[in-house]
Amino acid sequence: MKTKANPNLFAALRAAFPADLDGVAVETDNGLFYSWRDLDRASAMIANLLDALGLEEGARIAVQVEKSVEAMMLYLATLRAGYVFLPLNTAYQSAEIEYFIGNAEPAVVVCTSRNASWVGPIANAAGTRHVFTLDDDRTGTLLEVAAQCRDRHAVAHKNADDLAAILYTSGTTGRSKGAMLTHGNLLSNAEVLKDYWGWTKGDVLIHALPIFHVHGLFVALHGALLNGSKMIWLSKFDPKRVVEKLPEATVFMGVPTLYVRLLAEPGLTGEAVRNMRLFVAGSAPLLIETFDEWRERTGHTILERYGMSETVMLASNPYTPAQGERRGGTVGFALPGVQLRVRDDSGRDCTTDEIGNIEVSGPNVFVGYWRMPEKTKEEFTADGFFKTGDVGKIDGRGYITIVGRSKDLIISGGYNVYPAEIEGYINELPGVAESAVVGVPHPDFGEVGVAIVIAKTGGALDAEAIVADLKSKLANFKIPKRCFVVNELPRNTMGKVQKALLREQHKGLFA
Ligand code: MCA
Ligand code: AMP
Repeated sequence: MKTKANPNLFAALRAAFPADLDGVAVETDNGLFYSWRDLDRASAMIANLLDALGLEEGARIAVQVEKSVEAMMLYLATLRAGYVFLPLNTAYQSAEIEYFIGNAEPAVVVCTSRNASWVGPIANAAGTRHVFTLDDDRTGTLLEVAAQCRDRHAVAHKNADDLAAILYTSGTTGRSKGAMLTHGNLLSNAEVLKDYWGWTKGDVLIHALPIFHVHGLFVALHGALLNGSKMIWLSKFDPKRVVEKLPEATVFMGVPTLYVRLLAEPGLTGEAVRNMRLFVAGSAPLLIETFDEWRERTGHTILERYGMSETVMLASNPYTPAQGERRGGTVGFALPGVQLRVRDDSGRDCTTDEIGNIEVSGPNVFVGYWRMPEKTKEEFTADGFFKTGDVGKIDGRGYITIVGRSKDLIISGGYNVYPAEIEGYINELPGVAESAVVGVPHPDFGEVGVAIVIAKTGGALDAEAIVADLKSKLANFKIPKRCFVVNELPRNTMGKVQKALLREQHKGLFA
């Protein structure tokens, strides 16, 4: 009798490793080469370390470390051993980390040795039993202990609906929610993309994105691994380095800011991209100017796609001309297996080109928010579609265009910034009566936050002091790029702050 394959995502990634395990799997920007055998052995050793801790089923492994191949191996090891990976942006500061750790109650926390002095106590206070360090120079207690572990490990059996990862996404109101993604969510999406984007033998990916969000951790990494493809691994995005490496690569993925910065490089020429097969953009709207300029400079048409932490990838422009042209300003078609519809506020299906709320269902859609059943229920329709909070339309040929968001969200350089969170911090400052944070266009980050603040009657406020205070509490990308103290905020007849008007007033700030 044929035994059923293990639905553990790692089992599928491992099965895709090339037969020659001594070939190069990863080349780093500091001149290191990792073979497929290295990935296999090191992920086995870290998986054995996790197993030896005697963790409970479904234990969360929270990780806030700099990008490194070892950090990627820790992710693979977590899957391999069957635990739940919880990646955290390296920019998060103590209040943010305290919330995530308190909410997720991870059994293991891995942080940098630089941050251990404050992350460790937060973890201990939340009941975390194991704190390890991991640095980007292949040091730290995690690797010291793993070095003592066996380099063979039988992949844990997991069902497709078992959790593989929790990704925190900020909320428009209240605190961040942990989107629970299963092995089935991640593997089905990776398999669809492998086929849809024509991953092929010999592909080489330039991996230049952070590995604590969907784009770098899932879309890029799973894409390369499931194809047994070599990665050119950049610990940080550096446009010069990317241009230098383009002739050795075939696939690149980036948020729009990465494309804007690459276009500023004189070395980006048709000659530099001669071996490239595919440029993918997403996480934020790609300006049509960037799309056009890229085509002119390189002869390549960027393929724009659309995703979310809760759903992984939802829609993509076509890869082959037979499927259609890649249209700038659109995110293409719903991916195979994804049902995507646009409905008005009353729940009626919109007609062709009519603007409404984007709702989705499919094997890629998450199973809910961690320990928030009520929130989860609110975000799904009665017939099981997830409400994305994005507003868009579908044309007669099926091309989807995102025209805006019903959620009050700023996407800055591919990172999400929720005005409600920033306003909450500003409003707590002494002397502040009220504030509004809005997103305005920015040539580099696409969009950035601007704060408009009102002082309590009779008081005075210093805009610079407000920004300095926020910097001491929040991740740097969330800090408003400008802050204004004004006498009043524009309101509608219901007394609600008119953010559209504020955006309009400040739209030229960074022109
Ligand atoms: C850095 N800064 C930013 C941002 N990044 N400000 C606003 N928005 C940003 N995204 C500011 C810092 O606060 C700092 O300001 C200064 O820039 C320099 O910081 P540094 O870290 O050196 O910046 P950088 O290395 O130039 O980073 C820019 C970046 C980075 C490379 C574009 O933001 C980035 O990697 N973005 C990609 C994010 C991503 O992977 N998103 C995918 C999410 P100061 O000096 O004043 O402190 S996944 C997703 O959305 C979905 C599911 C999807 O569809 O993919
Ligand atoms: P997050 O949940 O943090 O991963 O962010 C997901 C959000 O990013 C989506 O709901 C969209 O608003 C936005 N997004 C992702 N890809 C695109 C894209 N290609 N164009 C416009 N917005 C996008």
